Amino acid sequence: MLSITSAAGDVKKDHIYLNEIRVVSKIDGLYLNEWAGFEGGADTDTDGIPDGADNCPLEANPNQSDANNNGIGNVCEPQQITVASLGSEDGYLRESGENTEVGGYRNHWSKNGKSLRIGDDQINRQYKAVISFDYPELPDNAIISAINLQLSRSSGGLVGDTSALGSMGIELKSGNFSDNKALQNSDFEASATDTYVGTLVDGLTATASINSNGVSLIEAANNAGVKKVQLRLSFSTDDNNDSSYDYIGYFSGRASNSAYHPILTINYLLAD
Ligand SMILES: [Ca+2]
Ligand SMILES: [Ca+2]
Ligand SMILES: [Ca+2]
Ligand SMILES: [Ca+2]
Repeated sequence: MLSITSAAGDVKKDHIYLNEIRVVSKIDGLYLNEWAGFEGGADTDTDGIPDGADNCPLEANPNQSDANNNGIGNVCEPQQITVASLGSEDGYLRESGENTEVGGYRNHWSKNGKSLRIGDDQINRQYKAVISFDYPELPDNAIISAINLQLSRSSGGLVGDTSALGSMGIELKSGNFSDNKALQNSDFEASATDTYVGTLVDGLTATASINSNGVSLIEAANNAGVKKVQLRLSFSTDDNNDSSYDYIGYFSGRASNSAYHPILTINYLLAD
């Protein structure tokens, strides 16, 4: 006969964790009655908490912090926030002349699907777009795991042929380009904190994954209380020299339909 009863059990959600079991066995007419402990057991992440009792068995979290008390430890419970861009600060810039490499015109009022232009115009001047985000307050113990950018365009947002212009790179400014949150002509050439934090992949929904440098900068800006990030998008080739418009247009944060606004998605975990 073998009977097992739970002792010092710990009920969490739909699991019962047995820390020890009582083994009663009959051998040669004698009952043996003993406690068989599972002291330790497997501890896959070596944080000192046995897997069966660990609220995050694959991530070391000796404190077992669980901010929302749902039985899942902070370090393995993904959190996400989305932030829409600021329409009053978004817009596009146009170079002052084909080879000047400085801005000569800005548009920060359009609401249509060409409010953010990336490419060139009919006299070979480059277009760049700037998107502005007020960074949300994250908990002090937030650890950002990924940040993604999403832009929307309409089918009419494709003008000419941008295939000879290379890829759409993203520059990041911690704070504001030209130290002014409003769009300035000089934002075209103003220095960036990092000149490459990702590449925008075009589509009706265009997306970019911000690289680890960009994530680190945004995290640092958050920790330092600089609650602002601006992104500048441009093709790697300034123009294709054919004296005709070739650009991709996206909606800015001024679009009447908020579903089209540029969005930053921030994925993070809370520290143990
Ligand atoms: Ca463990
Ligand atoms: Ca753990
Ligand atoms: Ca939790
Ligand atoms: Ca062109």
